Amino acid sequence: MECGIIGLPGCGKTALFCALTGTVASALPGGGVKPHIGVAQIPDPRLDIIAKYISTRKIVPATIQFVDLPGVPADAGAARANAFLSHARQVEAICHVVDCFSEATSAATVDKDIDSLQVELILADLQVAESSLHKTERPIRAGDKVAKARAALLLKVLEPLNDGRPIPPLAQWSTPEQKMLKSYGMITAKPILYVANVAENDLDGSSEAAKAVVRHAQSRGAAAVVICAALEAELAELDEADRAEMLGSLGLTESAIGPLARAVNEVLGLASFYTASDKEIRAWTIPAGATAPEAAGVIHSDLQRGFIRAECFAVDDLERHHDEKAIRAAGKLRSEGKHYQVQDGEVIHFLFNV
Ligand SMILES: Nc1nc2c(ncn2[C@@H]2O[C@H](COP(=O)(O)OP(=O)(O)OP(=O)(O)O)[C@@H](O)[C@H]2O)c(=O)[nH]1
Ligand SMILES: [Mg+2]
Repeated sequence: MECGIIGLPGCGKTALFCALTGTVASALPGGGVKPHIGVAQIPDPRLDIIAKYISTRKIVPATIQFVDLPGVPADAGAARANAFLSHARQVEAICHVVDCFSEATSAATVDKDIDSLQVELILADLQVAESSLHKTERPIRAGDKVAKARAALLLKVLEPLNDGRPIPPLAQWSTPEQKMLKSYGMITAKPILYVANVAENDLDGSSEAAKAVVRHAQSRGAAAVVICAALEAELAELDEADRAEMLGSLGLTESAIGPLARAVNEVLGLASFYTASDKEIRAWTIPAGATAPEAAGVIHSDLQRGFIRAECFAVDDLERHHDEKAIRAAGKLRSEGKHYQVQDGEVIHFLFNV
């Protein structure tokens, strides 16, 4: 799973990337055209709850890969714009960062900033759709059914694009359509999360600019989070004790990275389950609705191949009953078979035989 960070030049993409991945900004080559790629650990309060009741040697959080895509200045050449677009086509989800921290930002500048980037992406999708449609003509004349299905989809996609609107989100298309949209790398169909990058004195996002970002997201049926990327990047460089102290002095209990990472997971349609033993407690990421054998396969293909059953309980039940024996006694330890759909927030022990 890869999430691309996009936004106008100087909106704070690299600051956000550093905050997410714990990279020190000065270690990155700045202003370049090459994307930065890094892995963010998803802070997860459920891991702490599990560790409270099951003693272990190691805690392993789930991760998301982020790509910091360099902004394209208005006067940049076509080569740079194309390089940006080809990267944006490859990611699975998009974080669109909007500058709400500069002195001059207002609801009006936010609308203009979001629109200007969105127009670029719509034009890019429009171009792909038109040229791809053109390429289906000859095979359709030869009776190619796949080409016909592709053309039908492309015509549907061209409707909003020609109107200057993004493609409806992937979730609204049929499974074969989703596959085709992904294969074309349609950017505006990708799940999107808006990030209002606010100033240090607007951490709760009460400025007009931040509110405008949230409004825009809602109008597209998308999610938005408020974050001060520069502050989070500073926090990410501190050790745990110093971080807690700095958060405290700001009147905060948690870094905004946790909520942001969890929002990305949700936008991607992902859920988490956990494995817990005295060796390690670990968070795993699965598509929401995955079956027990599919979840087992995320850990190891052998577990999926030789799946017998899954013993599961909810993290909430662990918090209520404190140990597995009490959970079992309360009838909350379930034994599930191969058709079981794993629920978000379960601790699972897989029984298998290969
Ligand atoms: N005050 C404040 N400054 C910020 C914040 N986020 C970024 N900045 C500053 O804005 C400038 C640009 O930030 P970057 O993270 O480099 O922006 P970028 O989007 O990566 O820029 P390009 O890669 O050139 O497109 C830097 O000087 C940051 O310190 C923020 O939340 N608050
Ligand atoms: Mg940058």
